[in-house]
Amino acid sequence: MKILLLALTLTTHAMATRFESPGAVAHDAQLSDRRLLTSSQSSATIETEIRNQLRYLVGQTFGNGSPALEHSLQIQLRGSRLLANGRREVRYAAKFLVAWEKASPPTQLSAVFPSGGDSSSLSRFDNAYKGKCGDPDSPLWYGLWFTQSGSCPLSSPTAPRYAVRLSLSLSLSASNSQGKSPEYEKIWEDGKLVVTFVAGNQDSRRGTQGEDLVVRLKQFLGEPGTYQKTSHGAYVTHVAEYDSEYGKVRVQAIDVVRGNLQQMDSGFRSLVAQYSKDSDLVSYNGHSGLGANIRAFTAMTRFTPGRYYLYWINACKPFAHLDSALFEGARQANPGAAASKYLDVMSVVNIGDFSSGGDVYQLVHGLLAKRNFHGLLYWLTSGEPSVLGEEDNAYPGPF
Ligand SMILES: [Ca+2]
Ligand SMILES: [Ca+2]
Repeated sequence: MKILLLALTLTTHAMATRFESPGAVAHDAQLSDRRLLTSSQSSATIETEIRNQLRYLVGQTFGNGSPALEHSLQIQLRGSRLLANGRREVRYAAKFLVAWEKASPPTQLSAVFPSGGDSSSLSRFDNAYKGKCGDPDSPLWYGLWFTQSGSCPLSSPTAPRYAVRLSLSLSLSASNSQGKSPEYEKIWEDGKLVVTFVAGNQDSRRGTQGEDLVVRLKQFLGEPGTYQKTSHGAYVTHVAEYDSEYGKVRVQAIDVVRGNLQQMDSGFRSLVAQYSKDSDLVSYNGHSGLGANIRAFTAMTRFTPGRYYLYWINACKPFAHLDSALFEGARQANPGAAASKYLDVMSVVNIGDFSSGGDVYQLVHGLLAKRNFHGLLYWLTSGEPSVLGEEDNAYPGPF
């Protein structure tokens, strides 16, 4: 058989960021010397297929941890050979970050995946096991958390049809860090704290979170000097400025009242772009939409060169869904600097409670008190809130 050697390829969009969480620990998950059957010769397509396959880990870690496949996956393609059936067997190694609750850190994960990552392999697997191994209302990759149940053929120790069982080795990641703070010197260099808050889905919350935030903040900041509420049909904006004893605070909140982020018009996208690029803290609360809502949100954000940003995403497993758009945005705004220099991203490892919006109120409190990340994250939500990118933070030293 013909041997085709592919050039050693490392994914370029993988982000090397560190991690801190009061309730979770980062692990490096490794797959060494694996094989993938594919019809493609494109390294980009092969990487996508490997990611598609590994994404089935999301459902199998449900409630305990999350793999960061969308932003930390690094793949080494080590060669391939053409098979008699015209397909290709690709050899690869993979590494990615898995955040896991501190109480039960694993050293190995045994999980079941479709035998390939192309659309026909995924369809065959889904058609064979949909309804038997997960919530019938969720995609199988997201809802595959019943593999330990006897009624699910995938619970068999040997891999059944169209499936492969892989053992991932997990080791404590060198990327864990602690004791860091947001870059408060940068946040306050303009004399004010600017907060953008997008409340994403009407059906995910009690009340209007943006409006509630403005009202709650009066309790310790006093009456806002200015406050404007504007209805735009599918969304309502609340912009308030407080001149308090703690400093100036500007809140730019958007309550989506119909649909979700992917369905918003260009006016909404422009508003998020404008609000986010002038902010210190940018937050999203709402459904993940199996990642689609998170990606829609991160794609709308914009960065000002030299400005430091703190992001907070509270949803179902946003750590698993977080793509590289924010990190890319920070890098493009600041050529030559690591993404983490001007950006720290906080998100929930497991399932956040985003129904009340009380987390953003707590964040404003914490930022005014200049709490460190442990102190900030501790008060936000259940589901193991975490931060990426804080390892290089200088505060209380100069930026
Ligand atoms: Ca500021
Ligand atoms: Ca940083």
